[in-house]
Amino acid sequence: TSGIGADKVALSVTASDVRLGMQASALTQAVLDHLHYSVGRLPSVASPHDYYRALALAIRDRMEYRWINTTQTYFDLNRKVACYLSAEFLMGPHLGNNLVNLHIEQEARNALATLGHDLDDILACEKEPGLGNGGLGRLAACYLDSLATLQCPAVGYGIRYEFGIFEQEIRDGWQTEITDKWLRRGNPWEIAKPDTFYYVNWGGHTEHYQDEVGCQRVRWIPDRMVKGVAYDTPIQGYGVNTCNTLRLWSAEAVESFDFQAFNVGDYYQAVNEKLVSETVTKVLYPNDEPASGKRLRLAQQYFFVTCSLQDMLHLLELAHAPVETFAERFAVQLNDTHPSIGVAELMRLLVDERRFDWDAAWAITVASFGYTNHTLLPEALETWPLPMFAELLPRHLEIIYEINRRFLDEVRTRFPDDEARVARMSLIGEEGDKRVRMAHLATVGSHAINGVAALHTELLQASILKDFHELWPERFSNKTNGVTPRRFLALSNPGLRELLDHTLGQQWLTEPGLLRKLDAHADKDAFQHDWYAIKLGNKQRLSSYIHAQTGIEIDPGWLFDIQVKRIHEYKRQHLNILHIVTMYRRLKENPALVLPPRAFIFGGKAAPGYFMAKRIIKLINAVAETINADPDVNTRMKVAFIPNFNVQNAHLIYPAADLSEQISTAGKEASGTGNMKFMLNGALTIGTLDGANVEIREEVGADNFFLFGLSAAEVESVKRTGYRPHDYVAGNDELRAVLELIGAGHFSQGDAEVFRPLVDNLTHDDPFLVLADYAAYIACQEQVNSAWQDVPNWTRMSILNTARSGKFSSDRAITEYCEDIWNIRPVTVKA
Ligand code: GP0
Repeated sequence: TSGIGADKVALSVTASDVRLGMQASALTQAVLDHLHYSVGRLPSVASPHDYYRALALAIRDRMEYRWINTTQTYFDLNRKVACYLSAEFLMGPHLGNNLVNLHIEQEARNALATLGHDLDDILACEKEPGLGNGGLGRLAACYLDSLATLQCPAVGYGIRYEFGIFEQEIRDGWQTEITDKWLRRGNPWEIAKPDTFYYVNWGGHTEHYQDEVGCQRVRWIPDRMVKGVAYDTPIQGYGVNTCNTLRLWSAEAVESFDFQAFNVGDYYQAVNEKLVSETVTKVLYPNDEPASGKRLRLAQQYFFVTCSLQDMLHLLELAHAPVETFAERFAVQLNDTHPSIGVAELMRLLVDERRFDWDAAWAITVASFGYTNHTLLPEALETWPLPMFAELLPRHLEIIYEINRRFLDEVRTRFPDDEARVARMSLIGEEGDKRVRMAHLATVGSHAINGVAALHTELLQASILKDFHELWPERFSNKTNGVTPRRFLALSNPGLRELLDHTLGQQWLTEPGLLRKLDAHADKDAFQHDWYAIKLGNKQRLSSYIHAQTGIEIDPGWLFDIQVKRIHEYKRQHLNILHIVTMYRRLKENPALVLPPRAFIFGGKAAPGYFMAKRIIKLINAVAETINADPDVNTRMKVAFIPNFNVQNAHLIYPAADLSEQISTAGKEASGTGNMKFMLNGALTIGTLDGANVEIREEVGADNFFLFGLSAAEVESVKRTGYRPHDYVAGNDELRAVLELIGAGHFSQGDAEVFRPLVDNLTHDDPFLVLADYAAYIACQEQVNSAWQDVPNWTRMSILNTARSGKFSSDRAITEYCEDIWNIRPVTVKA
């Protein structure tokens, strides 16, 4: 084989080693062996899914010794490990990614061809582990890829949900949710570790007692217990031997001896106990951004966090390292507040169980934890009602009170006579019902707090964590998000990858700064020609997928205008729809209008209980149905909603985009990461100055970015001075007509009820300033239309977007975390 990856990765495997060889012949044999020994099928009757399993197992074999070796290397060298605690890991399909990172796609393709199968058909058999909602969970997955590629010691810790994010089906234009049975046909990527488990307690009460040396201590007498069992998945770095671990915890009933004895004759109660225990990791909460406030959710959080922290303590023990060195061995990162109970839990493990004194334990805790904030939206900030918290985790509540008492003393010393500040900063919120404020717990318990884009970090420091920033400015920093170019370019856009390899050499995949060299090619005819052809091919591929999924036919030559992300009012899919309906009206009124043809493509899930978001999906589909069926307009515009947006179909979507819609209300989208995936694949952005859009525009240059709308500061001032959306309706005939058309049922067979709540909300309330930005958005879309008509210049801008996307590699982001927060250095894992 050729290529950097193959040379590096395959170092110790000899050409004749059939069991682990990377050549096509060895892979062919390995697939046949697994078909026989693991799947139990004759090749002649095996289904594509059987081949998928056999190939997956053959590839896993090829990672296995790198994986064991990586763990052993970290252990032997006593290296500090980054422990990324996240309630979500949206990994996407593993097989294709592992082939890319091992640099053996061609070999696997050839091996399958020998067996009469096409690799792409086999890849399509994988049911992706949808263990996340959206941006936050996918970010965690990109970070694991970068950590392994950068050869950094790291473990991802999370929850092995039996049901991941629901599958979305569209029925009569409405979203319906289907349970995600991703484990139904097994999961070849995980290895269960039934002997790696920890006990997790709930409920009960606490007792204060004096220990043998006369110290006041506390013991927690819980009244329920479950077991958390480890399931490990290998995370292969690109072109290196490093293969890190994603360790997910699954809840099981405790089969205690006593339990058996006490339940003689009560078999049904025993079985019920088991069912109840196992519900802890049953299902992922499908809310993106709004916090769910459910007891089971808190139970999930505590469950995976205590298992992970106990695992770290256990590893210290195995290394004969004193617990005092915890913070030198582990950098524990909190991916949002979901794992923030870890601050109280580490204190409990150290103070109650290891008998540390409070101050020593607190020093270790703060030195270990870092906290990443992902949102400023008030409805997304986690708080737990005190009674619920006390019932589930009584000891942790006491610990939080003690952390709070000491912390507020510090605040009072620094800011005397400022009780208002003390109330604002308290870990316990007292407005209305008393609640534990998890963002405050995470902040107080961490030595480093970061936002996920420059603007977001500024706003974080000026708004929800302002008081904390005043107290500890040195703890705050920005870490702009990033995405992995391995999955989001090499794997999903093979045409572009080949052109880049050919133009730049393969190093761009790990040194994305090299993409800048494309600048020099952006004006060349031949290069533009190749670029355009690749994009067209990607659009053909997406067009076939859309046709197969929805029956809608889209001409690949049209402008592909795409908005894919969770459906949320702040992301303003409805602003996009208002533009579509505006164009529809203009075409109906003036058939001679010159308008370059466009496909408006959407995708995204709505939280099942989010009334407005579900109605927005219905509206998109209703508008699509009307427009796609209307010969007056359907030669110049079409609308499609791709059902069940997930990582797998994202592979087809980003590479096919001409225009990326990033149109959230300024100040509301913390960063966005879809915006980066589009840019990397050469889409131009139409967007507001929000989240990472600001930095995207800085990198690509204002001339290559379609900017519109109010700034974050303007949004705030409009709200302060009293926003009256109705004024915008009254002052804009076209907007009024568009809203009336929707409200009157033009897109709903005359049903004037369905979209009434949406239209009323916009005209009376409009919390996300859709109407305030409408005119600017329409005007900006007109600029898009003219720019699109100049094909060479559009292609040039497309090239420049890819060329200048290097900053948004998750490798850059992870390097910053390692250097500024974790103090973690790379380790070479030998073959
Ligand atoms: C933020 F608070 N995000 C949350 C949450 O609960 N879920 C979630 O996905 C997202 C942000 O909305 C983001 O702006 C950001 O880029 C991402 O977290 C990762 O930081 C959308 O992509």
